[in-house]
Amino acid sequence: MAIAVIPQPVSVEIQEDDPITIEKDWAIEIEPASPDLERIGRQLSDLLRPALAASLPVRPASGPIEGKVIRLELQPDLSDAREEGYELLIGSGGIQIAARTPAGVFYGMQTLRAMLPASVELRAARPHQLNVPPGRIADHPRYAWRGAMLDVARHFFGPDDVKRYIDLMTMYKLNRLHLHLSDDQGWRLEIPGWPNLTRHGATTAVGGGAGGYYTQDDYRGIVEYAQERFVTIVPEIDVPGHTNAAMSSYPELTCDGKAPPLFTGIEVGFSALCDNDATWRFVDDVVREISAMTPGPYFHIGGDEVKTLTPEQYAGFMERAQAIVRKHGTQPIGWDEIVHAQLDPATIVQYWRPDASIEPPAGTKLILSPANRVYLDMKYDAQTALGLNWAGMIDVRTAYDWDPARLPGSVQPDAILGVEAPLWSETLAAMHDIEYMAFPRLAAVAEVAWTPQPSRRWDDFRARLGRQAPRWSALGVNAFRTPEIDWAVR
Ligand code: TNX
Repeated sequence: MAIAVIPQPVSVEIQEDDPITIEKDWAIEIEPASPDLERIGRQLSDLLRPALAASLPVRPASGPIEGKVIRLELQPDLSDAREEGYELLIGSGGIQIAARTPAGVFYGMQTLRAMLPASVELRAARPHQLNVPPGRIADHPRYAWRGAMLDVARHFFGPDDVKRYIDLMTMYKLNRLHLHLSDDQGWRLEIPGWPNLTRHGATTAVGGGAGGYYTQDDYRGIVEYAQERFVTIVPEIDVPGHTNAAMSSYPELTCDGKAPPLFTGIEVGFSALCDNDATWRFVDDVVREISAMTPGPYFHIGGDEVKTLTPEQYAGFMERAQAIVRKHGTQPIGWDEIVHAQLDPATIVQYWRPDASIEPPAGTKLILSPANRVYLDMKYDAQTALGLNWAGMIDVRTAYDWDPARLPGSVQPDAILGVEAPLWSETLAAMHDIEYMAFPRLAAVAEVAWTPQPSRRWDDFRARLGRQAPRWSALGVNAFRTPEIDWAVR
């Protein structure tokens, strides 16, 4: 029984014989009895419940591990684990997941999950044997930033869709969800003091649909759900461009004082906030309110595709926006055009234009989102009905077969924080569209971000990916069954 874990762990020693069977008389033990481990224990118990037709109890450990137990354990000095690493031991004496941090334990649990039969994912009670091969896995991520981005502005996706996306991300050990919360077509988050942003600016979408927005409670709920799964929410308010919905809601944000109509097309680059007092009050309020609801240390200020400002106006705007983000205690992120402004030393640059030769100042950290590799809104091939193709077609191999440390250009390997896969939603109106574009490619990007380069081989990944199909079926994921892969039927 070869295992098919994605992302491929750093070290895998598995015995092919005598599987261990998890049964309903097992228990989940936590050491120490912390709220984080207790929550992870409950998540594991929930995962196993339909297959076992029983809820394994979660209880503090007492003494050495002894049979019929899955132990989740923090070991601050665990030798070969790094920050988010873990060690998973499976034997006749029980199962142990040890890590330095709760996040590591969570990832160890995801690996155990991937080693169980795909039917464990079925949510309706359907008792069956939970076999897992004995062995030892030691693992840790290549990059700290393993991200996905959802564009909830071009089309709106409600809290339940976002939570489902978080669930699917965490199966593959992704840990950052960047939410593109505003664009020309819609403003998607309630901001106290600026009610028209949502009363008016949220009322449509690309193609003229109904739009929608998150109340502050919705947003807090998403943040909390993410936090419980070790995902950091990265909010983006795109300025100065991509702001038609805001300007349509508040004419004082424009230079001629006239509110433009709402926009439902897909052209980019035509809108820009006016550099005036109202705009700076607006930016300050928005950054302050969102930062106060967001425990993560990041605030994305966009900065992409501004076609109506001079280079000096653009640079001046982004410099002032960065300073506002710093004032409210978070770290700015900008799309790669932001390198044309004087960068704050804390600002992170998100590289996206495949042919841009950006030269960030020494010490600047980068998130890599090359559009020709990881833009999940690009079509797979010419037959793909959804999506765009300005950065080319991206089949699974293209998304998988590249080394972040060897991007063309002058990116220094130690400047790379990690990799993020954006999913723009001009052509995607429902969750099944999101799933179709994200899967299988999001799993490929997750392995790019996690697994050391020498352990990544397309043929091997291809075989493991084929075995995800029954898992996605069990979860009802509308994955694209690309002909590049031999999909397992069961
Ligand atoms: C470029 S990527 C954009 C988005 C579009 C996307 C479509 C980036 C920073 N800007 O506004 O939605 O292409 O692929």
